[in-house]
This record gives sequence, C-alpha cells and structure tokens, in this order.
Amino acid sequence: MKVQEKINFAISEKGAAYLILIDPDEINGEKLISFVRHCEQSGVDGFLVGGSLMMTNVLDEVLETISSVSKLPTILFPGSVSQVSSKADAILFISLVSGRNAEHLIGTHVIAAPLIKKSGLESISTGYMLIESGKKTTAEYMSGSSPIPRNKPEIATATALAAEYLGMRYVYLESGSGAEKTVPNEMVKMVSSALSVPVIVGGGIRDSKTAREKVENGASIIITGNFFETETNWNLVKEFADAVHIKLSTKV
Ligand code: 1GP
Repeated sequence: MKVQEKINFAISEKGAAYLILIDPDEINGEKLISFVRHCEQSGVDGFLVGGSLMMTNVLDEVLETISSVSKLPTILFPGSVSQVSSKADAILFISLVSGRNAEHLIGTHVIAAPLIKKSGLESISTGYMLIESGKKTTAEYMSGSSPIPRNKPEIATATALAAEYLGMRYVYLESGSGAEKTVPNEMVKMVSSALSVPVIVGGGIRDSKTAREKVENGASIIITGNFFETETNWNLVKEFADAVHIKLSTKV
C-alpha cells in the first residue's frame, strides 16, 4: 500500500490521522529508537521528518534508524532541496501557495523533481499555507513570504480551493513550529468544509484538547513536533493519538 493510501485509510478508519514531526537536529541514536517505539505502541500513524532549517547532516541516519525499529511510514517534510532522501518512504511535495515567492511555488520543485524521480520516493503534492500565529516563525522568515492573516478564513479557503483545483492531494494549514497560536478553529472549519481533499493542521499544538478541537472542526491530519522534543512529555503521546482518533474514542 502506498503511503498516501495508508494515511487516507487511517483517516477513514479512525476519523483523522496523527503524525509526529521529527526534527533530525533534535533527536538521534538510542533516544530516537525509544521514542519511535513508544510512538508506534501509542497509536501514532506515521512520522514527518525534516524542518525549515537543518543544522546537522544526519537526515539519512535518522530515517534509517526510524525504519530499523518501526513499520510506520516516514514522510519527508523538506525545508529545502537538500532534504530529499531515498531512505524515506514518501515526500510531501510542498508548494507554498499562501506566498507569492516563485521559488517556493515552483522553483525549488524543478530542482528537486529529478532527484525524487531517481530516489523512487512517493511524492505527495501538498498545498502549504502559512497562517499568522503571533510572532514571526522560522518557516515565515526562511520562505520570505507573508502568512495569511488569522482573521481572514475566507482568504485561506479561497487559497486552499485553488490548491485543490491545481490537483494537490493535501492542504496543510501551518501556523509554524513552536507557534504561539494554533490555526484558528473557525479557519480550519471553513477550509475543511469547502475542500474534498484532507486538511492537515499543525503548529503550536501542545495539548490533546487542542488537537481534538482541530479534528472536530474538520482537520483530517494533525501534526505535532516541538511538544514531544521534551522527553518528560512522552507519556502523553497516547493521549494525543486517542484525541485525534475521534472515531475510536468519544472522550479526550
Ligand atoms: C511544524 O506543524 C509542525 O511544521 C509542528 O509544529 O512543532 O509547533 O508542533 P510544532
């Protein structure tokens, strides 16, 4: 089964899928092995791997470590062309549709496409939208683009629809890693109701209740990253997974 089919299957069976973002700069070796095993036992549906800015050169190693101990899919979440790796199962082929920076809409994609072809990676086209979230985020700074104002759900909806009509398979509403504020529920709701493709929501989610709220408002995939970079939070992975898997449980 392809990765996208696995994720879509999880969405239809469990109500939504829960993916954890692993930043290779933050975790490696034995600690990564323990974390990945813990995630698998706790009901996580897969891993995104990558980040807007990577300071170390351990992406392949991290992907190999994850695959050596888990059958969960690994999906690249690339901040740049240098993050294409044949060690992953798939890549989110993201176009920054909320911005007007041609490099991030199509430029880097032209450079990455032959590398993806050669690597055999499954490519999942994704319309990526930065949503204003308080302070300036790394994604915003690195991409040189303005986020969509958080009080303008109609702009987000029009943008997301355009991404769907361009053929993108997922739309990702991103408030940025470590964001002060998550994507507003009203925006998640308006975008999800308008779209046929699954909506991913991530950025700043630090508790299971917030994750659940995004699903209740229509999100099909929830991403968390930062929160589980603190080991003392690992005991909450299952609580997050249960909250996202709305069809399997009624309480958070
Ligand atoms: C970032 O949406 C992801 O691209 C995750 O954000 O690290 O804030 O959970 P956090």
